[in-house]
Amino acid sequence: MNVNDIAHSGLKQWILDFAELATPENIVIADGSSAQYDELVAQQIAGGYCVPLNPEKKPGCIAYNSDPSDVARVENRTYIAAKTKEAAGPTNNWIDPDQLKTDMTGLYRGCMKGRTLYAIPFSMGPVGSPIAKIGVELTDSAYVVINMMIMTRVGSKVLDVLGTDGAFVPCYHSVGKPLAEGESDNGVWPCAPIEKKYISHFPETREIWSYGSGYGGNALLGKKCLALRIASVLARDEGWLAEHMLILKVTNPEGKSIFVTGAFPSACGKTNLAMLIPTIPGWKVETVGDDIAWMKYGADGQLYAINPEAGFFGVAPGTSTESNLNAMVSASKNSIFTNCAITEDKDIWWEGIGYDAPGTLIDWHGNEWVQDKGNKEQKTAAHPNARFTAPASQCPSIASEWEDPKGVPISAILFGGRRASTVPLVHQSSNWNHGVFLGSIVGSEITAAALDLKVGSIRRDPFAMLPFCGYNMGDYFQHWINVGKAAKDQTKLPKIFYVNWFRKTAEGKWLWPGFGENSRVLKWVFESCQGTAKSVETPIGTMPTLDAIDRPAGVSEDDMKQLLYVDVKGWLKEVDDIRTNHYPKFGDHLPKELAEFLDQMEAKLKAAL
Ligand code: GTP
Ligand code: SPV
Ligand code: MN
Repeated sequence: MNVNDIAHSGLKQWILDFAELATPENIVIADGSSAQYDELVAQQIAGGYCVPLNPEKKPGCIAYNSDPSDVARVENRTYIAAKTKEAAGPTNNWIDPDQLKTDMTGLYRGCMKGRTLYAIPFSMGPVGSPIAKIGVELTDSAYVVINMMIMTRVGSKVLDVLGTDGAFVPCYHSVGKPLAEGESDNGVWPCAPIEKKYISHFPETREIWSYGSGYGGNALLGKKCLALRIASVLARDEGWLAEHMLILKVTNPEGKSIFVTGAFPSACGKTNLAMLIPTIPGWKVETVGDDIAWMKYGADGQLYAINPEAGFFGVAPGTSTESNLNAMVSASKNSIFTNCAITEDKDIWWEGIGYDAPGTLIDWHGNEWVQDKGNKEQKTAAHPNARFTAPASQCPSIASEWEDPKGVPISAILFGGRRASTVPLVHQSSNWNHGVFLGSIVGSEITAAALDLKVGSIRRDPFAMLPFCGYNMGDYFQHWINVGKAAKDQTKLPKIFYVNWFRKTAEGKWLWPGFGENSRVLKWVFESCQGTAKSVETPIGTMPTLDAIDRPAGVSEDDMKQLLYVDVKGWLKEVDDIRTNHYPKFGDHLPKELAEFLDQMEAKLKAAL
């Protein structure tokens, strides 16, 4: 398909205008066909950008190593360029939009020299569904095209829905490395230095301008940029929710099912929970989505969620047949691996894959690497934020409802993070607004999913949306309160819980085995939704009684007491930190309800001292 074949004159002109600025060698329209996918993969292999994996062990799979500087999202180069700094709020980087557009237009001028401009029409959500949003990404990265083909719905069928004048979110992307006459990348991952990287969002005009990075959340613009940052603004204006959440279906032994969403910060267990294999007999968990949920009220007054994505961009390290069989099977064919290690027989390997590295590997830097010896620098073979890109349709636990355009009715919402102490295994909010309070105070140890942060230190990551909220986060809290108020029937609102799989002993060992054993907590959540759970009121919320959750092997009664105990002194420290460091950031954008819940919790904790 040629650019002149595009029936939508506005879209065609927009592509030609950007081509005039970026001066690519040629223009290719991503039609979404498997023939085009195969052709791009063949070109990438021929160019030395990626290697094909063993067709017996990993059919249809390829592996990339990125530039060592381009391995994760770059939060300090991510901008919400709203008209005012206040509209972007205290948690987002801000540059005046006119200034930013001037600067970035300068960067885009000639940026695709020697490269191909790919135009990718994509749909977030099933094509043609009334809740789907269409974007078009212009990029000079073939890696982006093939990843978008797995992660979203791409191509001619999207152009058909757009027709001659349909609305789309315009997304510019360039790796930021123009080629001189006759120059080639020589198979090296192209990107720009950190100070030239920009991941920019213009919320009022709903535009995305990305420059200088080829990696995941920086470059696959349908994902964090459109489906979260821009969609959160649309959701605010239209009365729905765009969230960093997994969606799962849980079925009890009697065959009754509920749907649950869960917001945990990056690399804190969404993919794993969404694909969990229960350890408790008779229970079943199925997957609807692993990273993003859009939630809207249905005509029946119930909140319904859809997964706008079509694939998984999952954390590789720690994923094994033991910890997450469904993810391993999802990524066993037709998948793309980024920054994993490669074995002599061209299979994939990473830390925590469940077996020792066989023979001499090629690590994610392209160097030889041997188990327990490492190499000169003793670094890990895979990058801690190495990822697999796999089609959701290949997931053995995918729920039959996963592409239902009306979504699935949500009974429970979980918030959580990585906390070695203080936060118990699970507690429940007393009502919707109290649940908003719990979401607003989520704290978590920082992971390798973002480049410029200190891994391991704790930061507040409200609703797991700190890096993804496209407007003032104080107003976002208010929006959550407003959505609750808008419920036609308050009893149909999802119940809200706060979970923590990451408690550690004084010796630094996991107190809770996690993964499949988290089904025990899902069972308690399920029972709480039915009104049959054994529970007790505490100063922080409703909690399971000590015998409400069956103990997994290896968890003693003492461990369970630790997991389900309200650490009053620890929580009072939390209150102090929220009051002095967290809430004041939001000034008068902080809903008064949240400050009141904080006061109430403090009073209850003091009374319990
Ligand atoms: P993003 O894709 O970055 O948004 O991450 P995610 O929330 O989907 O995280 P994911 O499920 O990929 O988990 C990231 C890491 O947490 C992996 O290394 C997992 O092994 C680990 N993890 C997940 N669930 C558990 C758990 O229940 N217990 C423990 N100890 N680790 C877990
Ligand atoms: C995250 O960091 O939350 C991810 C990976 O899901 S990325 O798409 O790179 O943002
Ligand atoms: Mn994520």
